[in-house]
Amino acid sequence: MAFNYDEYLRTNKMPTLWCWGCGDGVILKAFVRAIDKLGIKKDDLCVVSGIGCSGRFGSYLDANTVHTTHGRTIAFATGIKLANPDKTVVCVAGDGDALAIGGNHTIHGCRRNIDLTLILINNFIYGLTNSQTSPTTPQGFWTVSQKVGNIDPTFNGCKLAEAAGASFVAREKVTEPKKLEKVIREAIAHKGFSFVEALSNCHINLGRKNKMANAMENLDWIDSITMPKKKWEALSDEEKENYLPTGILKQDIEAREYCESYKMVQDAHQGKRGKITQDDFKKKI
Ligand SMILES: Cc1ncc(C[n+]2csc(CCOP(=O)(O)OP(=O)(O)O)c2C)c(N)n1
Repeated sequence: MAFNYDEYLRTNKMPTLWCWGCGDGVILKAFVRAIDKLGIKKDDLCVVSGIGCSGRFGSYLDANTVHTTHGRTIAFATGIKLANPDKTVVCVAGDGDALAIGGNHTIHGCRRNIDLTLILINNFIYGLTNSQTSPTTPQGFWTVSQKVGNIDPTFNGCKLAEAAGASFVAREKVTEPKKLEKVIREAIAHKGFSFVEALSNCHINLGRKNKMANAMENLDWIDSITMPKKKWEALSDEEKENYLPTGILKQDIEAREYCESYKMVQDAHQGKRGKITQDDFKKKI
């Protein structure tokens, strides 16, 4: 029997505002299947989205959703998670949202290793506002803010997340919807900050202006710049620079999760324990 997506969607908000063929819909469906497989009840799920096309994600989901300000998903989600540590809290943000205006929050969410999942929808451009350069726009690409070609070096979100301390880091693409569903599922199941970069097409505001006339050509380009992690690892260092590896890139199940540390603060305030000392961080809770 076909999967019933409607159970998880606000069908009265359909059709979506996303352009025809936008990868955001593929990611939304993969996310819904992941939630269903994990058996997470809608009441136990909170999705915090930012501003941009990706920000609409929460609008279409029938769960607890917060459509917050540009770049601030992690700040809002951190508060929600600390107050509701038993709930599943997921952030959805664009590459501009999570790596430009909200880059600082992304770094510190990773550093704290708080049990949130960030789905970073990387379409390599500011989609909603019509084609400004984002931190992931490839050099040499046309953007409306760099019409003679982007000169800015490109950010690698997964490397950033790994270096900043996220305990789960993965990358997948909309041309592999089943693999995308799987990494989202594993990211949500992981206890700690999980960072999933979902590569997506924006054939309207990126592709068309960069010799990718339609969604398929934009998707082919994404396939041409990606490679499964195992295959990528066999490349020379020089060749590696030409591709983005996909799959789970890091998973540390030993890393201390922030809500668990925060419990020490609550206990100290309630007189259930003494003050927190350096020794508290030398052993696992
Ligand atoms: C504080 C603030 N600055 C700028 C904007 C304008 N703005 C809205 S969406 C957006 C870019 C969105 O790009 P991205 O985060 O990559 O998401 P996409 O639309 O591609 O999904 C910008 C700059 C805003 N809404 N708020």
